[in-house]
Amino acid sequence: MIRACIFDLDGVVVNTARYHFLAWNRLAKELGFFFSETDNELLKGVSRMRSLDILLETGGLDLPVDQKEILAARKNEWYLEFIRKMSPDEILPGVTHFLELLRAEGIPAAMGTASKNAGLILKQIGMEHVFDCLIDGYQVTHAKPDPEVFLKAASSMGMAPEQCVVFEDALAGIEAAHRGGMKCIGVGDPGVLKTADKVIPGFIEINLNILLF
Ligand code: B16
Ligand code: MG
Repeated sequence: MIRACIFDLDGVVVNTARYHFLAWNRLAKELGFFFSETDNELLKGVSRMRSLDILLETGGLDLPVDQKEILAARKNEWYLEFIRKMSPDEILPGVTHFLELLRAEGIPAAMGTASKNAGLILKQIGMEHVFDCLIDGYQVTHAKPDPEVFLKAASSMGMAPEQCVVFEDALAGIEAAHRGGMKCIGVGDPGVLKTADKVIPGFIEINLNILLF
């Protein structure tokens, strides 16, 4: 039986993928190649440095580590320009209501994200006190599809993996949940998120029955 929920951030609670894309696209332009929205799909759920490697592969570039660190920091500065303007309006529809349903039933909710900007994003959208725990890119050494982020979230809530369900928009995150022994509800297109145990288009009109497997 499901007793706790773990939420991914980007693509589940907010759509920061757009801001990641604009910043990566700008970096690619500076480096002299084009990075499309379709290329950006490969970066969803993937860590910042792995995202940069994928971007550089797209442009056929191979750079030393110190230069990559500079580029990743520059991209993050551009990304933060968008994040600093975020407000609670950007919480995806139905998310707040669903979290209230969980709270009313005493079902804990954690956040498990690859992002190192999650604390700031949650503050900007007024959700810094909503989740029972936050496991972000600073607390994991192995990125999704490794299950570390979700296993840490489950353990901080005092739950066994099989008592948790993960809400994820990325294939790497679905794999991470499954490798951690958790059920996973995909948030997005069922044609893409084929490996999820269930798929919802978003949280509008979703109630606690979604937790029944
Ligand atoms: P940052 P999630 C992920 O968030 C994004 O989907 C991914 O595109 C991004 O590269 C990653 O966070 C790292 O983000 O640069 O802010 O540390 O989907 O795991 O919530
Ligand atoms: Mg995501």
